[in-house]
Amino acid sequence: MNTILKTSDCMFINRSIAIVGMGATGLSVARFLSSMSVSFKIVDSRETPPNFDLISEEFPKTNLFLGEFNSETFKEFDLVILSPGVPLNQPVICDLKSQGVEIIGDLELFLNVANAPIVAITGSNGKSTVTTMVGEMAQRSGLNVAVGGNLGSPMLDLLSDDRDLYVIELSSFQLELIEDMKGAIACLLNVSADHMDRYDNLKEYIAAKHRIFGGASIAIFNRDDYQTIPSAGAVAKSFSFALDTPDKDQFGINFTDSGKFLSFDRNPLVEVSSIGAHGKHNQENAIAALAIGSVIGIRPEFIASALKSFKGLPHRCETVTTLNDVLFINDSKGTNVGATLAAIEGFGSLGRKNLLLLAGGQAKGQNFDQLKQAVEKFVKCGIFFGQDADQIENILGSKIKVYRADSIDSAVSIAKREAAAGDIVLFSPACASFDSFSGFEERGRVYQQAVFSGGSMGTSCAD
Ligand code: UMA
Ligand code: ADP
Repeated sequence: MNTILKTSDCMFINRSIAIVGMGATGLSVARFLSSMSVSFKIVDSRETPPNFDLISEEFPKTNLFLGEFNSETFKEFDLVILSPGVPLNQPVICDLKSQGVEIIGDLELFLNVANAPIVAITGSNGKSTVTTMVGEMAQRSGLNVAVGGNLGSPMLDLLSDDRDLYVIELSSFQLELIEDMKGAIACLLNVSADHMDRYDNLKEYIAAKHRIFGGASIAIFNRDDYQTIPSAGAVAKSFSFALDTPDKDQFGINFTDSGKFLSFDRNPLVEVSSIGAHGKHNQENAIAALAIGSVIGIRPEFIASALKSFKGLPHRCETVTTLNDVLFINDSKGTNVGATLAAIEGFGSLGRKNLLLLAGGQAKGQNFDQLKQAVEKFVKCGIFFGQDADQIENILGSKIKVYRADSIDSAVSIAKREAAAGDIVLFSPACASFDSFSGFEERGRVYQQAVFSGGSMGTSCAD
């Protein structure tokens, strides 16, 4: 990293700084500060945090405060840099706020230092997909683009003076502390309930998402989802996208004599049938990415070729295999009701209940009511597992036949036994994975292995 400091250099003078959290973000902040010879201390509420060895080796002279947070530890600090996983409503953090201690996240530092245009993308679902699509478009057009944030590399790790563009995925957690997006181009894809174990109510979660528009230069929102519309006067210029016919200055879908096209205004740009990632939700993601790409000036041919070649990210409605004419789908990244609803509606077949839904894990305070209608319409049976399987069964049990499984392996065995030719086994948990796995990737891998190894296909043909 060879950063040109702007406002942030004076931000650190004579400050006593704490980095809170020793995960990926904390490590990136520590490296960022030490690259400028700024000293800091590190606080983590775990006795044995994840990067302990790495941090001790890389920053041997840095003081570490480990174990449950207490006010005494924080007394000496006047600048606290919080990792996104640290909830702001913890008493110690609330006390700091009331004492006027400055609390920021890595996003604040990044926005202060990055010296190339920034595209910032948030939403409940589709963030990683759209961020990747836009990154591919920029790369094809020859830009030196860095892609990261909540997706993959922490944003401070991406900094370099020779960048032409940053494309950053932002979670609601990363947005909670931000007031000014410093002219970034900001996109809010969609809003459905998520992380309800962190927020008191949906309104609070939506408010965190809308922080992406504060100080942005251009807002891009989903006109089909009123919860994404920036409030009046929030941003000087805005564009909307959706899958309907676009009006003037809108992105959408046009029907022409030669087919169905993602379009701006009445100008057809990309044929819908050429989009490499499948499903209606990926058409939505493609039109959002096209809107962003167009706004930042990427030429249509690069937009089209990127959307054509991008086939979707792993663990998102990914095809695993077909066994005895039964299709197995891995949607382990379906960690909330909105994502699972999109998967059920995307794979459901009208007139026939063809889906076996494998769901469960940590419910994060969600309400599964929203799945009822789609489940009744498309799902043949539910196979539920994990910490909050009861909650899912209580809501969906009256609509479909339910099986309970004590592991992913046994859930797959039940699915293999119950599936008939033409069915789809949809692993879309609608829950977080942390009750049993390190994350959605590990959970997805376990599912894939179970499909190939566990249990044999049954002979069920009955609906
Ligand atoms: N910690 C505390 N006290 C707390 C909570 C956490 O000390 O109350 C400590 C933990 O002990 C640990 C560290 O904080 O040492 C972990 O920090 P973190 O939870 O912020 O995680 P990072 O490793 O820094 O990863 C974060 C994002 N994680 C979260 O927001 C929970 C990663 O997104 C992101 O990729 C990474 O920064 C780089 O930007 C992950 C995620 O699950 C993929 N995001 C959520 C989502 O997508 O739904 C929001
Ligand atoms: P995020 O980064 O917001 O979690 P991903 O692109 O990783 O989004 O996709 C997460 C989950 O959401 C996957 O199950 C995927 O199939 C689903 N998904 C992706 N795009 C959308 C969308 N536009 N609407 C609803 N669900 C979506």
